[in-house]
Amino acid sequence: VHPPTEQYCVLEARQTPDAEYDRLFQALHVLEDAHPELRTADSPTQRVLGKVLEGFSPVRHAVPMLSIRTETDTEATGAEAFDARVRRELCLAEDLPPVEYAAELKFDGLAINLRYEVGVLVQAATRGDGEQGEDVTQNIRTIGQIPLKLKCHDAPPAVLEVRGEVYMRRDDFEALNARQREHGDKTFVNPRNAAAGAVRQLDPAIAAKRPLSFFAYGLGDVQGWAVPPTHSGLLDALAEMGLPVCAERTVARGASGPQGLVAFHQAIGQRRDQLPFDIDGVVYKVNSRELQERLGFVTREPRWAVAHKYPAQEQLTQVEGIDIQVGRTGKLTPVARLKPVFVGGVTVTNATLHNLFELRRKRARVGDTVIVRRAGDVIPEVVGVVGEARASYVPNFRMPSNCPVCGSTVVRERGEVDHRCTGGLFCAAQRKQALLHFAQRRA
Ligand code: 5U1
Repeated sequence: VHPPTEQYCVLEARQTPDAEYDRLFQALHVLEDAHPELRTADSPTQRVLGKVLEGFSPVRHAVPMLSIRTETDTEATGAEAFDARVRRELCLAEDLPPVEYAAELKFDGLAINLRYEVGVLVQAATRGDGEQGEDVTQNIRTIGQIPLKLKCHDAPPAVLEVRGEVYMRRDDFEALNARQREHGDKTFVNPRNAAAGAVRQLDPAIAAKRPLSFFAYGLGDVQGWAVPPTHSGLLDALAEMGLPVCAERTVARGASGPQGLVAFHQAIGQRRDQLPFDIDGVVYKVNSRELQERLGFVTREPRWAVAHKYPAQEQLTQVEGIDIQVGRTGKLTPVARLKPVFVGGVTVTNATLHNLFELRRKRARVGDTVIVRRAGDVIPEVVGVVGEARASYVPNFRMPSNCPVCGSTVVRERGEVDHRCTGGLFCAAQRKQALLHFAQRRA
């Protein structure tokens, strides 16, 4: 009667309807209450345990959690520079065959170390400074995708530390923020902050309500397990054990050498905004573990891996003013005039605040430091204010009662969020936008 937890939580296609999952979960609870001897440590009912903590205990990592060297170059140079470095370090002559690489996504979340002893999850820790992190086991146990017990054909490894990223899917993030708003609670500026806040939540019952996900991408301490000889093989093996591994990965092999990495960077870059979660780049790794060992590390970064980042989609800047734009239908949009900032590959000087309600919700005022987001071709937007309270009083923004362009009355219909200019084609702004609309290719 165990609910189909793995299918429900690990596979991207959630094939079990919520109501059916809840019914099975309830049935399991009833059964375990009647027969406590059947309650196992890895039962889905045992995910939210423990009490509110006063703080997190420190955890010394058995194997340091390294960081990764970052390249922000163009498509070709990032991969080619990495390949050239690897070949130089390995003293490979030009006529020797190309090195095989694994390429995967760089998730925008929080690095976590999961420690399994004899196949059972015993500890989860944050990266911290790489040597010492914090014990967040209680909260990590609430992530349905993370197996409490590994699936192993043979005897489970004595110790298996799995490293990966805890993140929040975009749809889960939107739903969480909608719920927070409904309850009048604070909303989160982006999925990464929401995920980080949930992992460091002292009350595991609250953490359990935050929809977190996880992808495995590496190992820490290992005892009593024959590690597969390639990184891609390792990820396959972790997936077989029931750990979530992202399917968006490839192995660049054969004569094309680093060209395969360039193609991966390009292809993922084009689909970045359609992925169900945020990424900030892709990661290239030498696929052979033997070569990885020969390459070793420099200053806490392995020589066998590199993160090739995309232009950041979020940046900090300052609000220099709030202007009103009048659109084709007369809609008045408050637009933040910003100190110019390079974000999403372009210099942004304006960002939409959508409407008065969004502006109030985000509490953006002139002089504030804000996070600006520009993803793909989407209009740049202010996602939230950061930092301390304002040094001096700044009045709340008010919508004008007359159109700033034509002076006509501004109205807001009952139940609408938008303010509108009533000038119609008398309004020069509406006339201009109407003409542009009329003359566009698709019109
Ligand atoms: N996908 C992936 N992300 N990521 C982050 N792999 C990966 N590996 C990392 C990091 C910091 O570090 C190892 C190369 C040590």
